[in-house]
Amino acid sequence: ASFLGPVDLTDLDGLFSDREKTTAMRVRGFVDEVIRPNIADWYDRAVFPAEIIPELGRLGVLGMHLEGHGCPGRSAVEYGLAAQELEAGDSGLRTFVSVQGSLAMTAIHRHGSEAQKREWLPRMATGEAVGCFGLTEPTAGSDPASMRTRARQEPGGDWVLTGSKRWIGLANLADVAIIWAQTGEHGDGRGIRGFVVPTDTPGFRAEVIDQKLSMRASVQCEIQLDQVRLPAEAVLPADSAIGLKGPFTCLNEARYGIIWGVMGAARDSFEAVLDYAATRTQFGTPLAGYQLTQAKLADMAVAINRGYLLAHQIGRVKDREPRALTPAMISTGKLDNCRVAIGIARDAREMLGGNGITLDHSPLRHANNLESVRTYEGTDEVHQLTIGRHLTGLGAFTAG
Ligand code: TGC
Repeated sequence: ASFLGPVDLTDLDGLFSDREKTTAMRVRGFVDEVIRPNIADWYDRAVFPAEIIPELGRLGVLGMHLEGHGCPGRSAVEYGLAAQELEAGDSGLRTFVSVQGSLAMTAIHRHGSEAQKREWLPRMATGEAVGCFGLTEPTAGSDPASMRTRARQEPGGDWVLTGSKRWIGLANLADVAIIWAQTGEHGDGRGIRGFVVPTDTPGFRAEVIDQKLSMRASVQCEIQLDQVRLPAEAVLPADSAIGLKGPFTCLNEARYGIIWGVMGAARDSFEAVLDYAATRTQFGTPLAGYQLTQAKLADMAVAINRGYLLAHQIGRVKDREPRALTPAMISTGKLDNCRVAIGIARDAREMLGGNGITLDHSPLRHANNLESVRTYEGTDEVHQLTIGRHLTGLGAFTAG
């Protein structure tokens, strides 16, 4: 039997090594034991269970794809498989792991000084320290180059940060924030730099965004930066972090994890409705015995197989030759797998009928979460236009 269960129509199982499958099953065991029994309650009460963070550290999924400084150093495919198991539990859980590992830890690992790496990475890998990643602002979402947060360097070398960030995952729990700010006079993307900001620095404040209808078992915040004074060495020093390519190299990692993650939510939705259809009888026959049900199940399974094949292909390229992994390739996976996953979760809810609208069943929770996943780390339109630019050589992001 396939480790991916009944949805595996194309020997997906055969694409993965024993080590990769063992990693996936270990993460699944954690999700089954710790997440599934509690997720409906957390979602209902809109809480992120911070007590599981050290357990995620012990599971080895924090900064999983990074090597050195206490990080597990696993392959991109293993990381992807872990992401899809976590998101089969809930997108909020995978989001925590992405923000911590793909965004905050990657920023320090790739662009940080040796001292910054030593200070933060080992503790972030165990979950002892939590990180967040502040790029998006109230008026700068798809267009981060238009950010208003400013970093001014004083003659003595200190930096002073002023501005605000919005939709920042786990900022209220974070010990450290990677804040991207404009240092240049021109106010365009070229002057953007990243700063490692301990969240107990005076002037840093994170407020939880309430009343969300999506990602309820996760926390997103608005950050206020009011004259946050930092030493000269708080800046991420690498040349690779000067300009927008600094945050974008981190977003590539998070987008990569999403390509896999959303397939977990789709698979879980499919399994929920496959079980339901076998036992729910209407007009004297189990739903599974009706042609219309089987047509829907078949379409869902075919789409999920395609999504895993796409994730697997991109993951193998990333492991074999990371430089061959182009933004257009990542956009292809993020765009299509998110679209496919949300469609499957919605179809699964529909097949559950009225019973599908409560937290007794996962599909509507997944569909609501996927509204966020489809939007963050680049909307459909951002990814369509990234692919469009790759195909035509013409950037079409602005109307002018
Ligand atoms: P553009 O001129 O295209 O690029 C500027 C510089 O960046 C480089 N670059 C990339 N580098 C690596 N990977 C990529 N994917 C890259 N894309 C661009 C590019 O080569 C250039 O480098 P250089 O050396 O020439 O300076 O910049 P643009 O302003 O035209 O960008 C267009 C666009 C729309 C593609 C880009 O702005 C974009 O991707 N927008 C979407 C932003 C997004 O995904 N935001 C989500 C942020 S997530 C967040 O803040 C919260 S984290 C989640 C949580 O906390 O829960």
